[in-house]
Amino acid sequence: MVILSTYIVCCSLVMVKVLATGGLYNAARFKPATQSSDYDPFYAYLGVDGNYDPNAMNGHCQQTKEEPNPWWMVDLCGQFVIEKIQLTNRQDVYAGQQTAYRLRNFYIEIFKTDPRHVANFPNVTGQVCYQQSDPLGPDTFNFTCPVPIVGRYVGIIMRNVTEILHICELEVLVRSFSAEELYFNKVVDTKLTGTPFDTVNVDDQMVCAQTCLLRRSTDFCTAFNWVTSTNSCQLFSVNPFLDLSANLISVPGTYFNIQNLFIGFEPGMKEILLGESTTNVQELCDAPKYRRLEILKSRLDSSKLWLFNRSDVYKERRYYLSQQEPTCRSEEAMATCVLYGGYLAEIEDLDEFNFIKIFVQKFSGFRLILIGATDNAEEEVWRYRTNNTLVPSFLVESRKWGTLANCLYLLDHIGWLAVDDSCYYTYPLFPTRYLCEIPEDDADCN
Ligand SMILES: *[C@@H]1O[C@H](CO)[C@@H](O)[C@H](O)[C@H]1NC(C)=O
Ligand SMILES: *[C@@H]1O[C@H](CO)[C@@H](O)[C@H](O)[C@H]1NC(C)=O
Ligand SMILES: *[C@@H]1O[C@H](CO)[C@@H](O)[C@H](O)[C@H]1NC(C)=O
Ligand SMILES: *[C@@H]1O[C@H](CO)[C@@H](O)[C@H](O)[C@H]1NC(C)=O
Ligand SMILES: *[C@@H]1O[C@H](CO)[C@@H](O)[C@H](O)[C@H]1NC(C)=O
Ligand SMILES: [Ca+2]
Repeated sequence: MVILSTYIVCCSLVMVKVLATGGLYNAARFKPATQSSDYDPFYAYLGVDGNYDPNAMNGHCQQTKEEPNPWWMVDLCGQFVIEKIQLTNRQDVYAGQQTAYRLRNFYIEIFKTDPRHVANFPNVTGQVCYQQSDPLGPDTFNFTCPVPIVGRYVGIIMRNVTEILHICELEVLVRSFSAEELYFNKVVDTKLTGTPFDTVNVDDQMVCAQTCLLRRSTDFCTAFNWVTSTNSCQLFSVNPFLDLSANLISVPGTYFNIQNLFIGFEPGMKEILLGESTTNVQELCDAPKYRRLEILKSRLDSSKLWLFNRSDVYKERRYYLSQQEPTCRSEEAMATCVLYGGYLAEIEDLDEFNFIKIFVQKFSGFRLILIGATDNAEEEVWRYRTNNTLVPSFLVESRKWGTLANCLYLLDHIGWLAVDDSCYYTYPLFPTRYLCEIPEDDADCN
């Protein structure tokens, strides 16, 4: 395997281009899989979990419900030159019968694009690598495609049969010149616990990433811990689609990197990935999306600088003072703040008020600043717009403009304390700005 290039896409993402060379290797292990239905808990990913145990009762075989034309499919997350399929059938006995014989009238098919987007799926035929009508026995089989086939989605489907489909492991054996773009997702000050399959000392984190990639087709390296203080690179073979959060601990100076198809370990991720066979799990593999995301993010960042003047960081957030009048509706000001990931400023205490006061006093040309509170529910009872919590009383100078004035503004000549005013109009004598409060991204650029 040759590393073509390695570069950091953004702070938390490392991208590597790989050109595989050399012999056949299994490109299916740990890739996202899906099936026509789930026979809970024999989820689709068990067909590529790297465990070949042919006794389904041990929990390493996938299984669909009994249904017409059952299928299972793996997304290799890239176009590969596929030469062979190794299939490990079930080898246990149920009600006196080898369950293996259920697998019959089956097709192993390869697609370049996701066949589930085709209207008459699953009645669509890809390029057939192998087909067999007779029941397949209890064993591990190698099927060589008649010619090498280029594709990304590899499926097995039983046609004209109402049956349960189950396999214990499927290897997709691919040849050189399969170019892939891979990403590592980096988690700062975090370590994966457990025993690495190897630990090596290298110069930096990038070399560690490359080392992991070079050992991907042999050791199925998918993740590593980079320990800055000792330059040690701890290599792991784990399924990146499983929720590893229980095995992550906080360790300053250690970076956990996982070859990754989604960002972060969101709560509930495990259930989505394992529990729902027909969601578009494999779309997570579309690496170029992350580039599009990065582009979008940088667009937002620069657009923000055209609209606002930005404060320093205060308690993991910044304040953004609009350079223009808010449009006549305060909702539009709020919507603009929300677009950039925040909300109209919500002043919680004196410290925050003082910080904001010092910030806004660096600018001039306005007298009122719209912030994020309203008394529209109960006159003179000011609550934050995002969560209805009461605004601290020190902030508001009472001014009873009644139901025509349900928005809160900081006003210059009373030391930027807050007064009520209309949510819909601005006045030439009182040039107005609005103030967003936006949490800082947790992106870390180390
Ligand atoms: C697929 O083919 C089967 C049998 O020929 C038919 O009953 C079914 O309606 C077809 N499904 C779709 C989505 O075309
Ligand atoms: C299938 O082929 C691969 C690669 O040529 C080989 O490593 C493997 O042992 C074969 N499996 C079986 C069951 O013969
Ligand atoms: C399925 O059955 C239909 C109708 O009996 C037949 O036309 C078709 O060739 C069969 N398909 C397969 C793949 O056996
Ligand atoms: C506010 O932002 C504008 C536009 O980016 C910039 O020209 C101006 O200098 C900024 N003002 C201050 C005081 O930083
Ligand atoms: C409501 O928002 C304020 C200001 O953003 C915050 O201080 C407070 O903790 C929030 N209250 C609740 C219940 O979320
Ligand atoms: Ca398995």
